[in-house]
Amino acid sequence: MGLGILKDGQWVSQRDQEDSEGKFIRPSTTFRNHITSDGSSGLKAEAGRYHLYISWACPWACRTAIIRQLKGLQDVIGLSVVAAEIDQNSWEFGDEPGCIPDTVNGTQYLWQLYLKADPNYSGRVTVPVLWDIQNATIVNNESREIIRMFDTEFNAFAKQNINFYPQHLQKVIDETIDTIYQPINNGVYRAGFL
Ligand SMILES: N[C@@H](CCC(=O)N[C@@H](CS)C(=O)NCC(=O)O)C(=O)O
Repeated sequence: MGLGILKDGQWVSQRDQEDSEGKFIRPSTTFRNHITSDGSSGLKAEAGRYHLYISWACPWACRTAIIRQLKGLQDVIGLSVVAAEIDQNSWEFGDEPGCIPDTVNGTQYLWQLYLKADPNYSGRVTVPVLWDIQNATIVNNESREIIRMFDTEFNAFAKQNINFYPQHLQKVIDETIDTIYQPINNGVYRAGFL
C-alpha cells in the first residue's frame, strides 16, 4: 500500500518512505508549539479551545486519547476520529464504528486540515493533531508532547487528579520512550520496534 504526502500545498498520492536498506523512515514532526496553564507560551490552556484528531489505528494517537480520558478532559478537549485504514488518499473521516466526524473544520481528508494550518505545507499528514480553534491552526502533532501538555497544563480543568509524569519517574519514563523511539540522523526518527 502506498501512502501520499503534501508537497507545497498539493496532495501527492505517492511518496518514498524507505531508506536505502528498505527500512521505514519516520521524519520528525513539524508543528511543535506548546500550551501552558498560565499562557506564558502564548497558548493558554482553556476549556473548549483545543480539539484532538486521532485514528484508533495509530498507537501514537491512541496514547493522546488515553491520557485525555484518564485525566477526565473529555469535556474540555474535543475529539475527532478518522477511519482506521489509511491509503494513498490520506486519513479520511468515515462512518464506520469509532469514527467521529470533523465537527470543527468539516474536513473529509486529514490533509485538508493541514492546509488550513499552512496552505503551502509540505510533509507527511499524520495523527495525532492538536488543533487550536481560536487561532485556527495546528498547535502540535507530536504525541509525546501532546500527552505531556494534557498531563501537566490542563490540571485546572481535569476531573481526575493523577500525575502521569511524577518527578521521581521522569528519567526512567524519558529513557523508556527514547529507547522505543530513536532519532537516527538529521531529525529523522525511526520507531524502535518497526
Ligand atoms: N511523531 C508522531 C508520529 C505519528 C505517526 O507516525 N502517525 C502515523 C500513524 S501511526 C501516521 O499518521 N502516518 C500517516 C503517514 O505517514 O502518512 C507522533 O508520535 O505523534
